[in-house]
Amino acid sequence: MEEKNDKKIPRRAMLKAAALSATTALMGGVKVPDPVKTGVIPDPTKVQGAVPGKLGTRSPFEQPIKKASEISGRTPLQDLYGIITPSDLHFERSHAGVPLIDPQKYELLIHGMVERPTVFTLKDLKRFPALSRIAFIECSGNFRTGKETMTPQEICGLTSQSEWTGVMLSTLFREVGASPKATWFLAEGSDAAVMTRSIPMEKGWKDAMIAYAQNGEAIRPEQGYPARLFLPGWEGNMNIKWIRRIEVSDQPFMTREETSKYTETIKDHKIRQFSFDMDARSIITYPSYPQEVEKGWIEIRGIAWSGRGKIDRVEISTDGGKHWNNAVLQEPVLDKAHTFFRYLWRWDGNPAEIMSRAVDDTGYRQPFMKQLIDARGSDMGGYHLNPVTAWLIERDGKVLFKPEKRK
Ligand SMILES: Nc1nc2c(c(=O)[nH]1)N[C@H]1C(S)=C(S)[C@@H](COP(=O)(O)O)O[C@H]1N2
Ligand SMILES: [Mo]
Repeated sequence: MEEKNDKKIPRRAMLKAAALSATTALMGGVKVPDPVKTGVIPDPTKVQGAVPGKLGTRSPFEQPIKKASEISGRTPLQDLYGIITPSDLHFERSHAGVPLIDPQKYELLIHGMVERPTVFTLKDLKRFPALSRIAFIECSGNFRTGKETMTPQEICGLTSQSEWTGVMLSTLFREVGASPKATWFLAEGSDAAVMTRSIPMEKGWKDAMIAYAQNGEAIRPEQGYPARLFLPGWEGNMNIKWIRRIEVSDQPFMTREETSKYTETIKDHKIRQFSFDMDARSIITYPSYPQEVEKGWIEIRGIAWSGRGKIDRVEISTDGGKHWNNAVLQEPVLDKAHTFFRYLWRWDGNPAEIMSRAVDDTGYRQPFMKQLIDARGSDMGGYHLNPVTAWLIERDGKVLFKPEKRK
């Protein structure tokens, strides 16, 4: 700026720039002229920077958003790097909105086939050993197709990954003296949907968690504040948010969410019930729609995950599925977790079709849509669909989704 020797100037310069436009952005918690809207970007070595604020902020040049509808918000997978979903971009699916819960009044009741029915406050829960685990949550309805102009967010943005911290459910089961004869437990939420699901005790003893923290802070309201059930690798809807009650039993409760909902039509007009695990899946997030690429070296990037274990490998094809090569997996490859992959490819400028296929450590390989239809019939429902996703690269470098046909 002009008056660079005057110590008071930087502030004046900022005010002057601010006067140019009413549009502002937040930086370091301070309002500054929005450089994106005003086009005014002062030489950063000539003006005092923003002072520290109470909360950090994104660069105004980066504005990833959840794609929200009345019932859900989707993670912008194409805007992310690595494997952790920033908490404010975690996908969200709530059947009756996000309730406001007073942590002081929060209670979790565990009763039924237990020796000591107990009510735990949030403080009680936090006194038990605290464990942390990085893993994904994915909605079983995480599949959309239809048009070429769809982003990874629109196709499968109902999966996100956090570091979850809480108490193991096995610890609480021991505390209340859960009966060894018990085989199922009911988990109930305290939202207006009072969402309930039956879960095998085996999962409860194995790796279920009552999570009260997410990515280093208290769990977000959208994710179940102050506490949710977390079932690594299992379909999203069983991960009951705002959990208030667990009833231990020797049979499933046959709730609405496991009878009329969250069941899948399969072949011969049969219905599949209690499909817990999320099968292995992957998606290339770069290049993807609406990005554009140039001829030459391109690092194909994406994420792969499996609810049954670790990702063993991700196979990449750049010729529409004729040949496959293994991508490089970014360490650490975690159990039941989004895994970042990359694959170096030289694009010759001709139209191409690129796709990824995940294989997990149980040997399961991500299917093509055709294989899903062959196995389940064309009347299959909309849950647990994890087909290989292909992107078409046009001669001009534009990238389009290749929509899978459901029939
Ligand atoms: N109490 C309660 N728990 C709930 C839900 C709900 O509506 N109410 N939605 C479920 C569904 S369908 C999914 S996919 C996951 C979504 O978790 P998230 O919103 O933290 O991403 O929460 C599940 N737990
Ligand atoms: Mo869901």
